[in-house]
Amino acid sequence: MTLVLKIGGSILTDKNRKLTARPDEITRVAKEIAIHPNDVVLVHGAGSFGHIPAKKYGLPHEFDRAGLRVTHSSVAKLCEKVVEALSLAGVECLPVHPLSCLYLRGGRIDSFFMEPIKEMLTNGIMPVLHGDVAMDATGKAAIVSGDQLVAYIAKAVQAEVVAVGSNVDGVLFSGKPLSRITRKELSQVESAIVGSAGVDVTGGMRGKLLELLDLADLGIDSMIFNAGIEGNIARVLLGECVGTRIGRAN
Ligand code: IP8
Repeated sequence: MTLVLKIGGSILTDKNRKLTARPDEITRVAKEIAIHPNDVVLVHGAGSFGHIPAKKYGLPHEFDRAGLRVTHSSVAKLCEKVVEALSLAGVECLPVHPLSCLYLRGGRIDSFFMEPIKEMLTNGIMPVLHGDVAMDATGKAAIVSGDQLVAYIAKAVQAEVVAVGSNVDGVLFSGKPLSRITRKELSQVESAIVGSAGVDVTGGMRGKLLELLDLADLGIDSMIFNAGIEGNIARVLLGECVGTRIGRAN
């Protein structure tokens, strides 16, 4: 049974301040993951380490070589902090940088060399991926969000649990989290969906929902939950449904 967990950049960093990590939160998240680390693929958002440099260099709309280098090395630094916190919490893990193992076409993943990830899982190592810049067959380069990675990986490994943690209680409608949403309800709630706070170049809550609805179309349910509330990460890793369930319309 494989679990794909995403922890949003809004939890791990201050999204409004460049290169500002939240070390206490990174440690807390790592400790919660350490309660149930088996068969988990971890993806984390880029937060201020990715969205601020990406915006500064006009990514993904501009092709800027220095911007790609600066943005990648910045998100890789955040990944290093996450890997370090996980290993301190007793989790064996390795960073996997999307820039080096996948190729986009029009901003969407076209090919992804997944074998190392599968080999890590087989051998008790947690792969740790993150939103990143990536080369693109049609647009030279673009950004691959953690949410797109989650959907792609969940499909590739036929994940049993797919949980996307952000800093809100799920998909909020009139201020309250919906317990379940399918593509059928999307048009009714779409205009009321609040985007993520802070600088975000990959679509915030709306982008997240669209990725997960595509996944639901393939028969894989997921959830969007509040990873900022202590205990929630451990709960989702133990199979509990927390927040909003994203499912397939009947
Ligand atoms: O925070 C964005 O990933 P996300 C990646 O998962 C960059 O949307 C480089 C901005």
